[in-house]
Amino acid sequence: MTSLNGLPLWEDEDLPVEDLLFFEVSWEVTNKVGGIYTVIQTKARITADEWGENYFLMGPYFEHNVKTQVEICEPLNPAIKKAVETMKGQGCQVFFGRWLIEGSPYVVLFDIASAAWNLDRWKGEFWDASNIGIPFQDREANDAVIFGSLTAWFLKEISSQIDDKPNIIAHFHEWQAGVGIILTRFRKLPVATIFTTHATLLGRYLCAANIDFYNNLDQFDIDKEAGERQIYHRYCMERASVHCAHVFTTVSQITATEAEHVLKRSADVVTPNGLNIKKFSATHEFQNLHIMYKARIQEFIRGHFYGHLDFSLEKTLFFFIAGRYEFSNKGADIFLEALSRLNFLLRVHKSDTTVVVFFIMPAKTNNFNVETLKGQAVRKQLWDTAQSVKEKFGKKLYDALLRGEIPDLNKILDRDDITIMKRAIFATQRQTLPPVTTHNMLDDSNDPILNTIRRIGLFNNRTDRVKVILHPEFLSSASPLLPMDYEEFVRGCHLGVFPSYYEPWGYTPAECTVMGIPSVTTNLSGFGCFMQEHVADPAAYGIYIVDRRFRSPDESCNQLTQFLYGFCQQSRRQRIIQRNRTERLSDLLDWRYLGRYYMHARHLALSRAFPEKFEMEPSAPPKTEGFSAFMKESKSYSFRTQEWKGELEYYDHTDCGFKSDLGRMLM
Ligand code: U2F
Ligand code: UDP
Ligand code: G6P
Repeated sequence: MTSLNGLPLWEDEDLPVEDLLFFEVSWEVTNKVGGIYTVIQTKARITADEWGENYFLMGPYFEHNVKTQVEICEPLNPAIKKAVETMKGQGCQVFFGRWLIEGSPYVVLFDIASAAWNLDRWKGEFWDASNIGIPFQDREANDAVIFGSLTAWFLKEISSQIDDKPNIIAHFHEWQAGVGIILTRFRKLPVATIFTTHATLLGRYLCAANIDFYNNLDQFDIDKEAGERQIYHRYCMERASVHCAHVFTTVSQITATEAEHVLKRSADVVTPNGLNIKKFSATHEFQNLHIMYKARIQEFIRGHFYGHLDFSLEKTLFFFIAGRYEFSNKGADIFLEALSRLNFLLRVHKSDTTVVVFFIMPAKTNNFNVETLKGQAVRKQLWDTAQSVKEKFGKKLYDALLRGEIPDLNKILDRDDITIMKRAIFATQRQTLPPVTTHNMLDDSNDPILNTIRRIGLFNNRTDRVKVILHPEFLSSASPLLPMDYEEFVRGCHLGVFPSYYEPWGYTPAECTVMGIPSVTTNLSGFGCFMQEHVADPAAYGIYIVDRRFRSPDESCNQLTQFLYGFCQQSRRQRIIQRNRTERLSDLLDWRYLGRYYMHARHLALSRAFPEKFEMEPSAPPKTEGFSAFMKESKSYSFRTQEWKGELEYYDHTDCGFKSDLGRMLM
């Protein structure tokens, strides 16, 4: 049961973890694909604190990941050791070690390729268990069959070596791990099982197709929709996994409601995503980091806009959107539209603020483009010129002072110095505008971001107050262009903008929050709803929640524009205060609190799988009704078909404060 403010009302007793083994299974263990990696990696510390040596993560083996993240070692637990040896003896490569992240949990990694020779047989067994057939050409689904067969086999080996104690809990994430849960239950292994969805397959597909999803949740012919999108078998794997689990959980209320309709089971527990919050001993430290990393971004901007630096970097704000390239699901469409309106507003109000907006969304590219690289080369050349002139200047000045003279400043630079400087300035002339993308895009003419930029005409003209830069690759400190990690980059920016339409949780705004960087989210994202539930005036705390549920796209876009414009009107002092407030929300997102939901799911699973030993059953089932009622009240707009148009209202901050007891407590 969840309390009104989203925290569990129950107080679970501690589990006798010494008599239990806990396995967590996911395709993203040591393998970064998207947000599930973040869930598992950040949660590891609190889970390892609770479970110690009895906690094991299971994932796929990839050589590069292991080389960079895993310390291979021998299992101490005899049952694990024997299971690994048995599987190796039958021709499957299994690796055991410690994942070098906080908590250093044990990992068991299965080499999918080494076991692929079993694929046909395992597909047959999976068919016998579930009547789900997997097409040969779907590589991901085939990998899921191999991975699932291996994890179920491993659990069988473990459970066959122990009689009564310890009991086993296995927690599976997302459909790629689902075959494991289906086979575990089909084979009646004595394992308490949990399955968590981080999105539904159909939800993602339908939303990406611009369908008015939330107003038609109960209308879809699920089988037909899945079939038409050629994901029927994957959908069946997902749905069967959900129904096989002793306990089914999902990451937010909004996804719980979606799952009820799409997967036909109510979530037993909502398990919101947390983060591993690191507190600096000096509370202003994150502000210092902001200024430090902002300077690095400014350096890049100096190069990128060479010859066009007629705006003040001191009055330039950095906005960004980042994540997997799902153009409309992640709200890049509405963001671009809002930027065009913001550009108009800043121009007509003759604002001296410039906004540079980064789109960090990986797409297929053919390396950096020449113009972008040239920009950084020109900047470097100007820097070198300035340094060499400065050195000569400094030496002459020093000599003069030693002689007891004040040098003639008109003569201290000779003709050569002037020539060198003139040539350097000539090099900054350019015939083209600063590029809107840093890379050569493989499918330039069909790229949705570039096409929208072309349509709205945001080409980085001198008169534009909003400049855009698409960086179609995740950031890395090894990049020759913008050598920064994602975290450093976020810290250096002023505002993260994530106006998603489909977002079961949405780690990116949550990550901004804990770094003290304000962000935009929506009331269709798990994170946005969670914040709305806890914080009375989220905007004052740097969480701007765009209403994409009860408003037309045009109205949502106007609201987003107002947020952005309001943000641009803040003074530096206001921004500093706002960052401090934003950072104060981090405790709400700490796994130390949110981990309780996962604990509860484990208790519940044990009580359902082994009722004679684990009696605990919460007094009432966890609720998702609150959100369902909310959905029912909604007016039915044809959200996704309306054109964007309309005027802007001025955005005003009002009172702020926490709604929930937890929130107040954290103040
Ligand atoms: C779902 O998955 P996603 O994979 O879509 O996950 P996100 O929550 O957007 O997380 C993406 C992660 O990728 C990281 C970023 C996140 O940890 O820090 N990342 C990055 O490393 N580099 C980049 O340039 C951009 C992003 C679901 F759709 C989400 O709503 C859920 O939050 C997620 C977890 O439950 O599952
Ligand atoms: N991210 C990253 N490097 C980058 C940009 C983003 O690691 O250069 C991460 C980011 O920190 C976040 C994730 O990508 O954890 C995006 O997660 P989100 O929940 O927003 O979206 P999802 O990809 O799950 O839909
Ligand atoms: C941090 C630093 C301040 C700096 C400010 C700039 O707060 O501690 O010294 O003035 O960042 O903020 P801005 O929002 O203008 O990047």
